[in-house]
Amino acid sequence: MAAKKTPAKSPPAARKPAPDQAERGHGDELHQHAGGTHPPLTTNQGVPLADNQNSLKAGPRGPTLLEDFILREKITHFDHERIPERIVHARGTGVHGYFELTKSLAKYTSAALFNEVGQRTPVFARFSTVAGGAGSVDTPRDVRGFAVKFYTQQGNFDLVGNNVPVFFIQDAMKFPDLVHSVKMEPDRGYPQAAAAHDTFWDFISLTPESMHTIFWAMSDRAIPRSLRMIEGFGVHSFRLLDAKGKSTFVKFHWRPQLGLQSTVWDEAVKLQGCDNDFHRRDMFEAVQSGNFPAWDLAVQLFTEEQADAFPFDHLDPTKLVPEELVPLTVVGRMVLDRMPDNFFAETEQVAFCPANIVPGIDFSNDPLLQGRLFSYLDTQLIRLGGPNFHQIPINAPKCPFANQQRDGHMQMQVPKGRVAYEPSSLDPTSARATPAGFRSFAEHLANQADDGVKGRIRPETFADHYSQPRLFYRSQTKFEQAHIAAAFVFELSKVETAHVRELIVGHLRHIDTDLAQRVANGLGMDALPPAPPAKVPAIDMPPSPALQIIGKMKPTLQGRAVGILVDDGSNAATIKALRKAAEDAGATVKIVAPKLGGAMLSDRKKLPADGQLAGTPSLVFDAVAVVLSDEAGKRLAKEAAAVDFVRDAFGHLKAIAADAGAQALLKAGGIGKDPGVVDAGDGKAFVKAAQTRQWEREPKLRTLP
Ligand code: HDE
Repeated sequence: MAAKKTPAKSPPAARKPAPDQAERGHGDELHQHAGGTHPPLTTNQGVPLADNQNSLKAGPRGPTLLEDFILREKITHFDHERIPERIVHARGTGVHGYFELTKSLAKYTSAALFNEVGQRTPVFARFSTVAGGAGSVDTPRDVRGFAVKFYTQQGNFDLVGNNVPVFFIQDAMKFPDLVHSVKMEPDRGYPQAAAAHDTFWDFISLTPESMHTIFWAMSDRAIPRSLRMIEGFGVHSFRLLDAKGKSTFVKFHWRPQLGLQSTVWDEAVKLQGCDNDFHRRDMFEAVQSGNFPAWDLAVQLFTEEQADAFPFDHLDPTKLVPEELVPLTVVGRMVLDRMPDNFFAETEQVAFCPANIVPGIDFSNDPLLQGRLFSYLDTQLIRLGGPNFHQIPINAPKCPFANQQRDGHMQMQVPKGRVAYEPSSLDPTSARATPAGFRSFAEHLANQADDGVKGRIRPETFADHYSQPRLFYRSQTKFEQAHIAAAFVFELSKVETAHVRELIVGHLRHIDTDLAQRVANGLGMDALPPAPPAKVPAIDMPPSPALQIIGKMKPTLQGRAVGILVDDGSNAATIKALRKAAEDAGATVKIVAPKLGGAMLSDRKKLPADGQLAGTPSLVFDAVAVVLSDEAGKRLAKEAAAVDFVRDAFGHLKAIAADAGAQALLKAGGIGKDPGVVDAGDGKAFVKAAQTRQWEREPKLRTLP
């Protein structure tokens, strides 16, 4: 057998030595900002990386190798970057700052943060919408969360409030139902961040206790102009305890130093399209530019005996204590002066909890608050992944903290020694309870007739659901009443089920028949639907102007924004004078032009624009000026974005300053004579008109129910 000829082994190809990592093609990436002192890029284990652009492959066009621990670590981390979003209040904006005490409450509380005038306590505040997901818009009609974490010397005190002083339900048992009803409907997955749908109003129509908060939600408080211009409320009654354990009830209020300010509904709707992040951006820009938002902290203090004489039960979170009954005392101010360095690490991971309380403060028996004391800790465990979330920097107390709790997921501390229990005698440095520690109010529970009875009981004193919405509605200005009526009509017009709409109007009859009629007319109902049975009929309480927005708006341009629309040929002197007048009055001024590069003004100098016309509608300003040459005015009169600019400003009741050249544009926008439309040459008149909204204009513009 002929021996098979084995093919002659070809001599090993003269293999090129593998190119050094640094010589391989890394891709086309550019680092534009060369220079600086860049620390070495490493893995999470601290291993320095030579290449952060290419995965490890078997040959340039070959498969990727499982061995690539650098790729795996990077992708695995990325895959886990999201944590479950908050079931409510998912979309929020956080800011650091401080609280400064201006009036001591030492007489009422041993809480250190309220004792020494001048003392500053670091805070982190988070403002949020309630219903929408983390990526939803900033300006839906919704209650706003107003949560403040005080890092006191005695531990963290969280005042987790809202921008309305009451809540939809009286008992924690109903919270999941309320939230399920307002969130997107589970079969269809919409609407996002909106209450205007059947399930929400169905729940509300069957839950008369929600009526009071519904009125707040239908008011313009639920469409704020800026998070810097909302009020905040602790909602529940809390207790202040002095060193001897004597208790005084307290309600907490935040009052914005810029005054309350809201948008009008059409503006809020259009803002959703124009700037998803309107409130977040507004806060960021204000804080970054040194215009730090500030709030007064005020308290209402009252005794048990006073509370017993109120014509409502203050433990019912659907009730407010009118300021006329118990006046507010300002005790300090909060200034927010630093944006988080990292949104996720701080704003997303901050874990508020109403149970975070300090010695000298205690809870009341409000059944909603009692339920919240359980819920928040529980939610953080799932959201942040384990029991050590208090060690995350944004959540950690800024005072020393120590106990015998150990281990668990993501333990960051390395406790020393053998003692992890109490009582113990082995470690002279182990943490022990102290007489200065937290003590609950020694409440006598047997002071009411039905105390001692165990049961799922709603107190009789919680039965009046209509007096306070009546108080709220009747305390409003006529403009605000019209907005509330319009909001009911809008929301209910989105409700497809007739009996739900009818039941809501039925409830309104208990509150104010005129309003019920207005809403019924607005919905095109032929007759007023019947009112459901009421356990307790509404009583009339003296009106409380403090519940208005308009009455509390400050005529000011402080913290507000003015936009000046210009184009080639615009009068340079007029623009300069207007800008100065607005800035002197505290406004931020932005130039808007058809092109971002700006406009060549009458003085042959180019004025760069801050915003391009199509992307910077008048929605984002509190007042606008239009300064145009005759030619530009005629040209822009045919430009939809320019016409919308003036038409929307007018429709949203804003002041407009216009020069002769702008008249053609105003005409195209259908804008006639109006007290809020002033000559661009008169900066003083503009500032005066711009300090408020032109409420009287509205009835001429749209049919309000
Ligand atoms: Fe909340 N609420 N809530 N809530 N709430 C949460 O906690 C809950 C209530 C409020 O910026 C959750 O961390 C129950 C009233 C704010 O991070 C959750 C009940 C008020 C924030 C929760 C209420 C609030 C939350 C969701 C009825 C005003 C955002 C994620 C018993 C006084 C805080 C989280 C932030 C957040 C439960 C009612 C305000 C699930 C069970 C009343 C401002 O724990």
